[in-house]
Amino acid sequence: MTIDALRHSPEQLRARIAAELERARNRSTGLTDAVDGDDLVRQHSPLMSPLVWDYAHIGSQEELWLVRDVGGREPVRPDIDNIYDAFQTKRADRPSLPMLNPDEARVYVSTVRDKALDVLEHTPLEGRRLVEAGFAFGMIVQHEQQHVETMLATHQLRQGPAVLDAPAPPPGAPAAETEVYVPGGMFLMGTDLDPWALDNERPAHAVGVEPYWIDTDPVTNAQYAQFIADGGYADRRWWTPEGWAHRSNAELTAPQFWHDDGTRTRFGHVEPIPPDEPVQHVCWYEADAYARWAGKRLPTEAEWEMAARYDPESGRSLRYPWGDEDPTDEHANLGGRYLQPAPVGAFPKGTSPLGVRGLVGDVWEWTSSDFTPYPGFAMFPYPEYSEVFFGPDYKILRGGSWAADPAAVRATFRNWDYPIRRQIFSGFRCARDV
Ligand code: AVJ
Ligand code: FE
Repeated sequence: MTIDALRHSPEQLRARIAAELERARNRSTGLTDAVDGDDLVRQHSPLMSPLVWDYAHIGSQEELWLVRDVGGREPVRPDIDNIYDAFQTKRADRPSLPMLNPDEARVYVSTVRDKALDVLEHTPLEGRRLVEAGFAFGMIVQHEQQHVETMLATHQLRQGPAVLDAPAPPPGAPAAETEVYVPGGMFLMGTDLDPWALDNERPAHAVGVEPYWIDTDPVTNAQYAQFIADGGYADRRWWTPEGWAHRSNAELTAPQFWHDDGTRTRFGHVEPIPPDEPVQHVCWYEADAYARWAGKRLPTEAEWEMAARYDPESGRSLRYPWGDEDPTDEHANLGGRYLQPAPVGAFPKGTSPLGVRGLVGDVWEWTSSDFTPYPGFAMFPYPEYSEVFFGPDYKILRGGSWAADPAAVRATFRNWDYPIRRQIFSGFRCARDV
């Protein structure tokens, strides 16, 4: 949601927001109800919070922004603010916090939700930037959906019998050409128009891009397996010094969750690695090394966005590769409906005007770019969303994974993480100079 929000009547906008809040809650509740209380409070990896922490943190952010700030209502649980402040306790240390237990967390998030819906009903969605076009509600919807994706990463790291299941994704189709030529030039990067776009996606600004080639599809498991078979992990030539050091210390030999016998573990199921699916669970260093082995490089963030949005016919930048309409099930693999990437070419309707496929959904795509503010960036509404992370420590990922929700992905959306991280649903595509 989206530009359309501006054309809605206040009643339609409120109904849309309520539906988005409910959709997010169905997903987060589904992921917590899937396991027992012991699994909810346990730490499945030092990289992740206990699932019940994410769940109550979702409620806490909703209380802070919607109940207290937008609604001006009395705090629900001021005593637990510190516990659910992500900046006060690192993920690794969260199990020792005096967290709400699962039953208390469920009561808390639903109490907050009832109040947030009451605030939604009684607040004019205009007159104050925070609520204009429902922004604060959209921010909270996106926040919950982002934590749903984080909780899916926790589920993937969890040991024990499988508890999540999904249908198989639709079949793929090979691309006529494996690379697309982009003539470069000026294009409009970022957005001023998307009412729910976050601060780091703003403002829209013209960027000049040199001509380049970009892969039609993300790198697949079969392609990545060739890099492994060719000794890519043992050949220092393909790695930066930092990448080689990390590869050595972490003893990387394959994407996370792969086994030597051609199988992988996915949400507790051991299964053959599908050859035509985009590779996932690779870190930036692995993506960068693969690209060098292939005689290519990772795209810059601007190259990725131009490939995803630029319409050479109109000269405009679209909201999504397929146009300005919100994603449907036919455009992209989003929202966790298959619990895995789809084979490349499975969503022909998602192709960009330049002919690049699979840009939105399936896997987050690493780019070569650091997370830096756009020219004219203005923090809004709080510095801990983006501003405190700007700098060379984080690499940008684009496009959203199969786990990302349509509400939390756009062609302008920017994600970031450390270059060593790979428990996220991360893959990549390659580019090269002309
Ligand atoms: C934008 C995915 C990097 O999960 O750290 C969640 C989103 N910010 N709660 C993250 C976020 C605050 C953020 N990422
Ligand atoms: Fe958060």
